[in-house]
Amino acid sequence: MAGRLSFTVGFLIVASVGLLHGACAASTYTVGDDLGWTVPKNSSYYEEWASQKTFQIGDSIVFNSTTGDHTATEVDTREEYDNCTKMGIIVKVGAGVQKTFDRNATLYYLCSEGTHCEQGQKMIVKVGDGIAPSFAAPSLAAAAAAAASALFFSTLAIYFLN
Ligand SMILES: [Cu+2]
Repeated sequence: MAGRLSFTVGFLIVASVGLLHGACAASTYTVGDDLGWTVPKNSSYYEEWASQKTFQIGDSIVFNSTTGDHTATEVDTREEYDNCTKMGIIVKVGAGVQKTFDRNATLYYLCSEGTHCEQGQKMIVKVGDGIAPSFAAPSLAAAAAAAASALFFSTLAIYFLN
């Protein structure tokens, strides 16, 4: 009985550490990799770069420009993005502007300098499923996490009581 108990508890600990590790493994991506954030030769360069990544909550992107003046401007809608509308939160990019994702969303970034956006310095970033949560969603997720946690500890307690 003791052997089986420690095996079960050990398995549960290994399983939960694995889950925690998966949930906390945040990645940081440099936009455009070695090219950085600049006017690309290929106008679809950044859209392709972003579409090949899988971004999750907790991940970060870093806009990094070593030459020229550039901004990391987040616009609100697809229409503004398509039209290179230069309104939004404008951040001048030097050696690293970081954005960390705190919720699922579809985000539109462009450079507001000159015609850089028209030349392809723009990208669409999908975090998670790309759909922003409603106000109810976070509390549901928290409730589910609390329930899972309660189940885990009550399972442990049952094993210890036996
Ligand atoms: Cu630019």
